[in-house]
Amino acid sequence: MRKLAAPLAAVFAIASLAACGTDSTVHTEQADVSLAAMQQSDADPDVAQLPESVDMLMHSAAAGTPKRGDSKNEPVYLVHGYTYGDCGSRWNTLKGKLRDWRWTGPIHTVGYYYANEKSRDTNCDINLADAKNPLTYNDSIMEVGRRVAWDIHNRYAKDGRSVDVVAHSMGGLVMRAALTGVATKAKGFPPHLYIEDVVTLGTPHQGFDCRSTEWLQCREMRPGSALLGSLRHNPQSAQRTDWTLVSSEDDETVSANSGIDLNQPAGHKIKYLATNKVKVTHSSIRTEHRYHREWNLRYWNHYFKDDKGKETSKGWSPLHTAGFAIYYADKW
Ligand SMILES: [Ca+2]
Ligand SMILES: [Ca+2]
Repeated sequence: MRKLAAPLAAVFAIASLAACGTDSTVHTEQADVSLAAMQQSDADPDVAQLPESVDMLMHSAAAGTPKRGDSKNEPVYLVHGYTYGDCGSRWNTLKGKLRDWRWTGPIHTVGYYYANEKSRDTNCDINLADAKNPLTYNDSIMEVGRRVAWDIHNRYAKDGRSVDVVAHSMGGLVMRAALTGVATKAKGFPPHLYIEDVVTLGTPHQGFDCRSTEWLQCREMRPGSALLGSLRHNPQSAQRTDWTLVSSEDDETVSANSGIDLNQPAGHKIKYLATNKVKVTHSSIRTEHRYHREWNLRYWNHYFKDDKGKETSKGWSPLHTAGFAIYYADKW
C-alpha cells in the first residue's frame, strides 16, 4: 500500500492540473511527467512503470457496479477482426507486451468463427462458436456482439466484475454491437455489462469499401449499411465505458477518419500520420511496439475538451497506446 501511495498522489496531481486547464497540456507529456514522478528507474519509463492499481478497493465489491479506476488487473478481452485465423499470430505480441508491462489479470483471446473444422479460428482462449453453434461471415456482426456480450456477462459482469477490451478492425464494431444491444435491451442480449475501457485499432467505425465478397459481414461494413446505422457511437456499459479509437493514415484498408469515427464522440482518438518513418498498416496497428515516443500522431482528448486535437512527433507506439488506453479509466 505504502508503495502505491506516491504514484497515486502523482497521478491525481497531474490529472487535476490538466483538468484545471493550466495549459493546452499535451497529454503524452502529462503521462511522461507522471511517469517520471512515479519512478526513477534505469528502465525506459513506460507503461511497465505504471503502478498495478491506484485503488486497492475497487475490486473488492462482490456485487453491484464495480468502481472505475486505473489498473493493470482488469481481465482483458482481445477481439480480432474479419476473417477467421490464428489468435496466436494475431495477439501474441500484444499479450506478451501486456505481461512485460505487468498486467496481472487474465488476458483472453476471443475466437468467434466456426464454419467447419477447416474454416475456423484457432488457438483462441475463448471460442464463441463450434460445430453445434457455428458462426460464419454470413452471420450479422450483431450476433457476434451478442455472443461476446454473453461471455463477458457470464464470466464477469454477473458477479459485479468489469473488464477491458482491445479490438482490432471489425472487432471494434463487434464491441459497439455488444454494448448497443445491452444498452437498448435488445432481445437475446444479457441484462448488463461492465466494460471499463475499450480501445479499437483500425476499426471501420464509419465503414470501408468491403468489395471482396458478398458475405453479410462484408456488406454490413460498407458505409451507410443498416448495421452501421444501428450501432451507437461511444456506447456505454453500466459502469460507463471509456473508448479510445486509434487509426492510421497508412492503413490500406480502413481510412484514418473512419478509424477515429470522425465527428462522433469518444473519450480519446489517436491518428498515426503518414509522415512516420515506418507505416502503421491495418495489421501492424495491432503489433507495432517499436520506436516508442518517436511517432507522429494527432490526438483528441474529450476529457480535456480538446476538440481541435494536437500533434506530436513524440507519440507512443500503437501497442503502448493500447496499454495506456486500458490502464487509464478516464483521463490520461
Ligand atoms: Ca481508458
Ligand atoms: Ca481499465
